[in-house]
Amino acid sequence: MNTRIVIIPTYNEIENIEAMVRKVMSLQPAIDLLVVDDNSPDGTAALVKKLQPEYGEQLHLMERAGKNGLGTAYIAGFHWCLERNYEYICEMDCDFSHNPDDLPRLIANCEKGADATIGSRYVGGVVNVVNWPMGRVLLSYYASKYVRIITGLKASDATAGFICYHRKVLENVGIDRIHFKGYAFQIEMKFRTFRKGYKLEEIPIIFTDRTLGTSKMSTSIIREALFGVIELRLKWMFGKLF
Ligand SMILES: Nc1nc2c(ncn2[C@@H]2O[C@H](COP(=O)(O)OP(=O)(O)O)[C@@H](O)[C@H]2O)c(=O)[nH]1
Ligand SMILES: [Mg+2]
Repeated sequence: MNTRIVIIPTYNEIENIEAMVRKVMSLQPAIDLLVVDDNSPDGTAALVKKLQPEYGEQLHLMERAGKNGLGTAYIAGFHWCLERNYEYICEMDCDFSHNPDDLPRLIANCEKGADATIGSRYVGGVVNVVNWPMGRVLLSYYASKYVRIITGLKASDATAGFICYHRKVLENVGIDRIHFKGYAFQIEMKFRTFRKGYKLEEIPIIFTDRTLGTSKMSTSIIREALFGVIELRLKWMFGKLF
């Protein structure tokens, strides 16, 4: 059985899903894939089902009743992976913003000893983002600064959604206590990993804005992150995080 897997949450990714499945399935050494689809009206799940006979036990699909946020999709996916003894469990978006060819690098860095490895857009203060509107670059870059100042998290890319966790982290940081749905979920996962004393490392990646489909980013996701970070700080200060 493979010990390496990537979880891809999907909501209306019909333009990207087939190319993404074929790309991940082509990676060597092999990495399994779990797609967590929230009943996408565009038929994303049906296309995954059509591809499954071709990839057998390497391609998995979890279908959820309705749109319930990227955060809860990952927590459901983490439990599915932990029940099946996967050791290296990765997160990646479906829109090729993250380059699947970087997946083996994230996993290799964990195999070398990191407990979690972030594919970071801002290692060493360099901005490795292509084609993203300046507004989104500034929002994302300063969001990470804001997180570092408020929480003390040592990560240049606090909202990164491209990351590999060793299973022991997911077993021990209290994933079921996370109630955030968007970027705040990504921040809280790293904050819990860091505060639990795990070795959280970053490697540089290049992030390219999606070319197909539409972003699910919204003002409520930004608001959740803005106030969520303060909530995290208070939970930590009053010993309520774990
Ligand atoms: N299952 C699930 N996936 C989601 C949801 N919202 C976003 N996603 C997926 O999460 C990934 C990142 O979303 P995206 O819209 O690209 O966010 P952006 O890169 O911040 O603009 C993509 O693969 C989306 O399809 C959701 O509510 N449920
Ligand atoms: Mg995206």
